[in-house]
Amino acid sequence: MRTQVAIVGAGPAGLILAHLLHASGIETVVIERQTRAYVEGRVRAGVLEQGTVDCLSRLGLDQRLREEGLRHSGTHLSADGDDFRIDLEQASGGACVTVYGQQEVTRDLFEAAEARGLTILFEASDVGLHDIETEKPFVTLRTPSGEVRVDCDFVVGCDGFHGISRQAIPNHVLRIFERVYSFGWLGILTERPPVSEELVYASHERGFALASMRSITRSRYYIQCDMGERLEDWPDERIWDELAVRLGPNLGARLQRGPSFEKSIAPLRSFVAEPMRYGRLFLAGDSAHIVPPTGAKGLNLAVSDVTMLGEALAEFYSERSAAGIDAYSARALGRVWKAERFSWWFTTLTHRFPETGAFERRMQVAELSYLRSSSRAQASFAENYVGLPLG
Ligand code: RFL
Ligand code: PHB
Repeated sequence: MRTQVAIVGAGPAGLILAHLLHASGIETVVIERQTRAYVEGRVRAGVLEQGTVDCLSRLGLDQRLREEGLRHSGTHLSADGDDFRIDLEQASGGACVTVYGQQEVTRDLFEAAEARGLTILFEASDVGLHDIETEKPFVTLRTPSGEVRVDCDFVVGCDGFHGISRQAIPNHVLRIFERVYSFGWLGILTERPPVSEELVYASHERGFALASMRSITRSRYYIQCDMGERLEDWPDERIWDELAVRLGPNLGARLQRGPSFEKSIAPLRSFVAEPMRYGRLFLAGDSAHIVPPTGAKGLNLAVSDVTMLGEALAEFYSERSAAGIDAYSARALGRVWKAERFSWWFTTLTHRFPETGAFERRMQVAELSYLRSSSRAQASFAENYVGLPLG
């Protein structure tokens, strides 16, 4: 088959790019390794920046988001059980965030893709990228109904951190910047109302905890754990007890405990691959960069990448100008590095690092105290948390 842009991966980056290009009259074929049910079932991010909401709204993909998304004008930080609120809306000059799960975003994207007749090839294996240095690249793959070759003008690698696209860039071209943390996040979902109306990021000497939510009846909690730990080490009661300690006496007493129906451990990593383009191949989203989830930036960065790439490809087809696609990598990386910095800083501020001692803990507590008392520090936090401009 032939298309204009072949997109590898039907996560948020790939699906939103397909919708963006469709809106500009550009044909795409999306190639996904998993089934639709598998992709829709993955529990991941929960917080959307205003820019992400605006992007979905411009694409006409925000009907359920407007009805069910929870608009949060503030967030809470807690230091050893003592919590304070940052008024994001006031400190950022008017912006808010929206709590709406990645699972819901993905469902909306798939439903609209079907209604708009976008082509998605599921259960693709042996995906191979060919001739990406030329103007006639193509992708080969195997689906349950046979082998397929997709000829195209461009290939976009939206296939996440473990995908194949990044590996198609020669080693002498690709530079990797990476920091792997020695701890992870143990996350649970439970059908109980959240402990607080807004999110609480808790820094405790026993480790980090986060109280989040998916709706007013469904909570999402995380606690920092060692990567060597197994899920069997964490029966629900142990998680609730640990959350109660780390969130502090006030919130701890209000925790509504219930059975968890999703429990998983995610590693934490900061990672950037440069450049985000090689020949006719572009990278977008997790295939090019990973942030620790502390700033809730992963999904939002995927959206800003594809917004920039969508503009560049639309310019290429409508004006026959390569200026946008030539500038894409540098433009996207400018924003990526700022989100990397914020996520790394917020992680460093709130987590217990086994290799550090009492002095570093006092530094964290002092910085949290500064954040609590300084409107300027809060403005900087809020500006980053609600999402920096595209640039
Ligand atoms: P995705 O969502 O990983 O989608 C990539 C898609 O590519 C497919 N794929 C392939 N398809 C064809 N051929 C291949 N060879 C392929 N290899 C892979 C995959 O099946 C998948 O469908 O990347 P994308 O679109 O860039 O979106 C990025 C976001 O999903 C990601 O940044 C966030 O979910 C990160 N993240 C979190 N972000 C937050 O902001 N808050 C969170 O709480 C949060 N939790 C998480 C997360 C990521 C996790 N991962 C990647 C394991 C928890 C986890 C467990
Ligand atoms: C979530 O609800 O999954 C969530 C919220 C905020 C974060 C990370 C994850 O920073």
